[in-house]
Amino acid sequence: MKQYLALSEEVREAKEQGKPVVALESTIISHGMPYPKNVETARAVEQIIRDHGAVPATIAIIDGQIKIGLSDTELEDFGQSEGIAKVSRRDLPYLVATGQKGATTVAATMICADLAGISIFVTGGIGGVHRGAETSMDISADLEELAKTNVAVVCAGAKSILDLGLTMEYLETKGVPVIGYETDVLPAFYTRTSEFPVNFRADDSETVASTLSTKWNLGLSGGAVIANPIPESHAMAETEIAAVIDQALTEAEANNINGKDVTPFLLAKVEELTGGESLDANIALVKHNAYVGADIAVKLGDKLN
Ligand code: PSU
Ligand code: MN
Repeated sequence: MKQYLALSEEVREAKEQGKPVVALESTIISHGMPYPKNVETARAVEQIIRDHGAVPATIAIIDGQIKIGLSDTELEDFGQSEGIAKVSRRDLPYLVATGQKGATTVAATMICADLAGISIFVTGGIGGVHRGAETSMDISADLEELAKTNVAVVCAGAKSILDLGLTMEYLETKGVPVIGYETDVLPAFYTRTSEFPVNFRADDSETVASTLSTKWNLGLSGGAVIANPIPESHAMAETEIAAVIDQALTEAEANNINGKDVTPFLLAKVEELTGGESLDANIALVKHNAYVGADIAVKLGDKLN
């Protein structure tokens, strides 16, 4: 397995010294935000993680290797290149075997983080059960990954392009705890609230870290969702975002978008329809997640046995 992994110098040193490492995904860079804000944000997020006592490891597939930690040039390349493949669990072996570039989703980043011994992963939002999944069967592989891989995902909940109620049900079936960070309800990415309660509330990173270490030390495999609401200052109006999402969903249907293209299509539409506002919100929430995730990684420290 080790022949496929390439750790950056910074990550290798951190692992050797037992320092906390936080994983970051690359789909958010290549498919989640436009250039150059995607690269600026990726750099800023990495720095926030360093400033809070952990080491960032942005994960991507390059030249037949799983990179755990990207150089500045690689980050820039992922931000600029058009048409980099979006890689989930299904796609990972083919992209590695054929030496192509691949941007890892939440599911694939969890797999790679786990291979590298990293337990905390920061991103914006997770995939979930799509609206209408009872007929389309469109359920993100992110949820299956959360069911089996021991990595906690710090995010701002999930966008209501998804059916948040069914997403919570699916996670419950799979035994994945959803922990609200300073909140009682699932945040909906652009907004701080939704109508769905989280399973547990944590008001500090220590509670999150000890819940995770207890889960894994008990041998309860699988991940956890740490749902951290967008900062109040950047939260968007619920009615505005709901209308935009409805329109994006209508356009996806009219254009017959399906499979792995659904989520990137919806994300791009929402951004187009709200102008810069949703992009600013997206950037603010990822930065906030980076701060919380680094703190949890530090607290997790040597709790795992
Ligand atoms: N949701 C977001 N931003 C994102 C994604 C989802 O708010 O960037 C990306 C993540 O990489 C996630 C993926 O893992 O989309 C889910 O894709 P799908 O629904 O096709 O599983
Ligand atoms: Mn899907």
